[in-house]
Amino acid sequence: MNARTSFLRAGTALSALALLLAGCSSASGSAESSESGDQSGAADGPTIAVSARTTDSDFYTLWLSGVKSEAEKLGATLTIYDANGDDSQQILDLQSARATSPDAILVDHGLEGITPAAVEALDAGIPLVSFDSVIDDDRVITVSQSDHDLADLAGNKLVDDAGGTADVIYVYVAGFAPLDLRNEKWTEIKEQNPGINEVAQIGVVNESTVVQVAEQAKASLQENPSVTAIFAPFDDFAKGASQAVRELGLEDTVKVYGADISDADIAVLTEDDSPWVATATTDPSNVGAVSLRTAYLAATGDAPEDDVLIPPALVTGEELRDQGITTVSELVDAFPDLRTDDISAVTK
Ligand code: SR1
Repeated sequence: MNARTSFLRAGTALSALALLLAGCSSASGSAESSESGDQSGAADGPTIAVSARTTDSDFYTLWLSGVKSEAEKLGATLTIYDANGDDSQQILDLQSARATSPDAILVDHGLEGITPAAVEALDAGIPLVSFDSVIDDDRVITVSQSDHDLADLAGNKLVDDAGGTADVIYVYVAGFAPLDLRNEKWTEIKEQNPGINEVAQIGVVNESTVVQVAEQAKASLQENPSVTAIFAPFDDFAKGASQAVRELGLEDTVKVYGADISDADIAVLTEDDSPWVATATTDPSNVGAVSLRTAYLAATGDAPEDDVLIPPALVTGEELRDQGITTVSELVDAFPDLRTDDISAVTK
């Protein structure tokens, strides 16, 4: 164990102890405790620990806001751990969460290395719900945005707009569950459409994803002047790719096909001549609400489905402009299927 790991482990153990002593009523270290709902609801409701890999991007913050508001509605008590993108910290967070014996744990965007810590929690009898995480254990209940469908919508929009022929830059980083699933579909789309020629693959996921993808995309576009489309199925990828296209003045020739939505994304998608022309998306806060309801059901002994899928929709910049949509809540009013109150519904 190196000095940093040892420091983090000691710090996290102290955090867990502090939370236990305080009856989960105070925040400490990377864990934020919140009692939700009214006093009686919170007292009677289940305790759910949420372990987020990061909250450092639009999707993750919207997802977490959906988790929190649904917990408040249902009267669940949350303890939220944010590993700030540090995968070792997320393992420690899961161990801390297990030590507090919550009624369920909800894991967000955990990478493969968290599996042993997740298995320890499951072995301790704590139900575990995974959103977009890589945990190899059949007892885990998974929630996802139907990532194959999501990549199918955006990828086939690219193929259709290109008339089946295009040189394409693909933005991808392996190891993230949703990106790996989207990659499976993209691979299939390329096989079915021999005119789609992936000339380069770029990508990075860190706290500077947009800026670094923009730099990579710019270099790749300069090396590959025949490119007419960028497949970037994560909003931070699509924003970086769009920035690169703009900086090179290629708006008329290169189109970006992305994923996800936020108010900031809508602003980019609706700009005049925006290179980002289409996004395949759910409503991220609705996905957070579904994730929380799934954890609630697991916590209260109502076995939810093993594999909870939230269907996405394809949204184009043109539709957003035509309908004057500037926020996610206006988008959800225009696309009511993005609200999925029936998925993992809780009947009390
Ligand atoms: C790095 S993974 C990013 C993706 O996670 C969520 O599934 C969002 O849809 C985002 O595209």
